[in-house]
Amino acid sequence: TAVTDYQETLYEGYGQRFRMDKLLHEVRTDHQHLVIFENARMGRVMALDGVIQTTEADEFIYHEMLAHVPLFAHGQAKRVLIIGGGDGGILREVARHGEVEHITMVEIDRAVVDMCKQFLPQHSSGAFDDPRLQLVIDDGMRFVATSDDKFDVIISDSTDPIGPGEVLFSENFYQACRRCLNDGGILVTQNGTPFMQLDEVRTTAQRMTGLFRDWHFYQAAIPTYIGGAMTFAWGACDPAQRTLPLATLRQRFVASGITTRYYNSDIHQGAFALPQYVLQAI
Ligand code: AG3
Repeated sequence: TAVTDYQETLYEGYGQRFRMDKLLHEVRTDHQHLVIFENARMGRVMALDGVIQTTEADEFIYHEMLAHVPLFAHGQAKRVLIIGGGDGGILREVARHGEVEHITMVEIDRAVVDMCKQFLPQHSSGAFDDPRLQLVIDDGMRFVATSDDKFDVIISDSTDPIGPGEVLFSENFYQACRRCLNDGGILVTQNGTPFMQLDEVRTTAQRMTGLFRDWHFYQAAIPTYIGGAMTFAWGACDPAQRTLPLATLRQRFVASGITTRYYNSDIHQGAFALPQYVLQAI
């Protein structure tokens, strides 16, 4: 059979293309179009509604940065909420933290969890069986709007603000998350690549002002989220959590015994440095 290409449709006039060495699964779920395929260079690749979500080759950068930065900044998170993240990559990294006692993960699309367990098993690496996990199949917006539970860290691992992910960028969502945070709690969210999606940074900044005493963004470059570094939004009550001394971050990282491939304390601190064009937009 002929080898075909997978062409991402995220941006008009600019994009990335993968050789689809093997199509592993393609389905229209109740919520979105899901495809998982094999690419010799990037490993297994998962896309939703035409947008690359994760690849085996570079997922560690995204998942380590979205999980370890808030968890080490907090230092003693016991209860963690993951919104989205159906592939299990964030869950895997959160589960590495011994101080975490309870993880709630709210994913809207059961098919994403099922298919990623089957075709991207390294993403979760068994973390779906962690006894600390409560997996909820529901709309993340609905969950935070109605939940009485409180969390120390909330991680929004969403798709882009098109389709099912759109509501996870709304002011109502950020506000509901803040209501679900304990004192000293931190919210982090996937916030797009500002070179290509500057409006996302702009609108998130506007929505976070007034909701969080301290808000900012941090960034990391993930090759298959094309167009430069990706930003992660940061909302917290305590401004000191964002400017912790390097020695404190190092001490927490070493004490955790966690081994990483991207994250370290210098990267953590440096990630909050933003280019001028991003600072001017927020
Ligand atoms: N979540 C982030 C996908 C972002 C893609 N968007 C983009 N390139 N602008 C992926 C889920 C990983 N667990």
